Amino acid sequence: MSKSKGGCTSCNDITGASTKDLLNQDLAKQVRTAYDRIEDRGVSACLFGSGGTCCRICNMGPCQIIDGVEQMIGICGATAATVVARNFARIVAAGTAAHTDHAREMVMGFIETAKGKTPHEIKDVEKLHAMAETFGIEIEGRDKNEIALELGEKALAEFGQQQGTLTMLKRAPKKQQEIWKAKGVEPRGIDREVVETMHRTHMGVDQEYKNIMKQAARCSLADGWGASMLSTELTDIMFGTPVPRRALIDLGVLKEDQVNVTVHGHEPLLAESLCMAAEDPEILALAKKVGAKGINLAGVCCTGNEILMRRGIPVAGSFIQQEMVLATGAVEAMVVDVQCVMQSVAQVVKGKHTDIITTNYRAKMPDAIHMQFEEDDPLGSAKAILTHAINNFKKRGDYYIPKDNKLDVVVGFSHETINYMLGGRFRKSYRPLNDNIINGRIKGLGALVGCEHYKYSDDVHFKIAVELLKNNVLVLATGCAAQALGRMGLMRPEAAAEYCGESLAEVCETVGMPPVLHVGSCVDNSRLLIALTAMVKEGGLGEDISELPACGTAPLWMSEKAVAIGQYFVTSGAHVIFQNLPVTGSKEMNEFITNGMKEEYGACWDYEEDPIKLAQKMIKAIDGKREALGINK
Ligand code: XCC
Ligand code: SF4
Repeated sequence: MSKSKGGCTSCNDITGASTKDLLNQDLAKQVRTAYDRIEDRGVSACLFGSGGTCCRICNMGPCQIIDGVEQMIGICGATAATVVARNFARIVAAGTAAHTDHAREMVMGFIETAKGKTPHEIKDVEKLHAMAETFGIEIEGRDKNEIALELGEKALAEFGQQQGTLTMLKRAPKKQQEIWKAKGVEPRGIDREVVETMHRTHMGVDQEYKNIMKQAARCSLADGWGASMLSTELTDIMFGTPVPRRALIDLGVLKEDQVNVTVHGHEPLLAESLCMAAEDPEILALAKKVGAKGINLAGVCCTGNEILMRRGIPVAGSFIQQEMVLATGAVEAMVVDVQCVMQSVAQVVKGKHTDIITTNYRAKMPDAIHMQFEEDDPLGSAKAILTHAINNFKKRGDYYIPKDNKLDVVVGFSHETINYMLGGRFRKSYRPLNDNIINGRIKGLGALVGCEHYKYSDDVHFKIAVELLKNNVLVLATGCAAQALGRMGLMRPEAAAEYCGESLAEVCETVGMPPVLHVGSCVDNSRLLIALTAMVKEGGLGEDISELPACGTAPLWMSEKAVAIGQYFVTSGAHVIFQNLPVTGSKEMNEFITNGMKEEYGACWDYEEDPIKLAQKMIKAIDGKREALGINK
């Protein structure tokens, strides 16, 4: 895209109205965004990298491998299958590590909360008790903080555990557990699986692609049923399990007359503290003093999802909008912690009054300000950050807020909520959902998760979702995919009548829910594991996840975390389709991922570039499951 050629509209990949509107303003034309950088690079992506056959794990290389060409194997003799499997496993390990480090922070914050050392409290006692039961913790006659402390310590031990198996694996359907046991992929400890994956993919260790993929499976389970699930559950206990609420999404949520502070990253400990501090009378008085009517907190990426789900705080933008949020010139500070923060954000704000504030010692950035988030004084840190932002308010120069671009959404569909809404208030069971699937009113479930990026058009999620809804597939969404769907209007209850097939529309209208359910952030994909398990346990739809009429996709995956998520879904029996995967450079690996894994775990990966065809593949997979269950009338 070249803005000199008349603004962003020359890039036909942008369909988002707010982004288009903003990039066509004079003040945004000086800003260089990822759209520009893609255009300016002038070189296409490396074919070896795209196919997974570039190996640079030792200094005899880097070696580019061509499958089937003898002179083009690695200097060490590594074949295409080995190199592709190693690279794939390393992606899974990196994604798992990201979720793990996030989860560890949450568990540590949880322990401090149980000790009464944070401004937070144990909110969801019912969930606390359920988790205590899973971990074999006595609840009778004990104070909630005492139970929470024991739970926190046991959860923390799961990270460093060296032997045995992770506790929450036993929440999975029996048959799934048996498969994992038989295949030898039960994770022993969360950190151990990441370390072992890195070791086994070091030069000259594991050189049998199926064996490497077995470890990739084990590592991913340590993410889904370990790190991510711990994070979701303990965060819910501490900050409240999401319930349905109305909120707003898109750039238009920024406010002219308030101090705009956007929270970008992943760990809700900081964001929750900022939410509390933003209501503090002292902070509000400071804001008034500089002429602002208040503090407008708005989320970006998954931190945005966390506070949107639990507090109804608006989301200003998703991953691909992080630069746009700043290009408005209306943001006093963007507070970031870890993951998915583009280094370019610090450049976008050059010449503007906006500060990028890094807050985690793990993640610093040139040209940003660092204000460490002190875990033993979260409120103090949050107030210091907000005070800094308030002081910027008067310096705000030219700005443009695409005011008309904000969409109503109904969010907050934790698996408990889905249970409650589709299962009936008193029964608290998934039976009515299962019944609706069995009688065909709902064809099945489609999970639309993961990131966004700039290589494809930004309406890919929308196109897939609409195709699914038309065919009566209920859509569950997380991550930036959820935000994209919200922005396009699919999280309004009224969207059911506009986009769904007749029978799905009827179900949504009866319940009063939107046809796309926002389930949360990326760690909250673990909610989907629990929901799928609950459906299996309810009966009528087979004995394990692989029999359910459900299919997942993270079409615009960008982050390594998305591959870890996809891998744990496949290893848990759910069919997963991406737009592409870096495995095409090896015939054997390609075959194994898209077919062979099915024999091992009951599900496999697939990929498809075209969004409509991708959706149709999902529908076909769901129909296949219905056929096998004998319910495809
Ligand atoms: Fe990052 Fe989580 Fe992907 Fe969005 S969806 S781009 S991982 S923020 Ni999680
Ligand atoms: Fe090349 Fe083998 Fe070293 Fe990889 S491990 S860079 S294939 S020599």
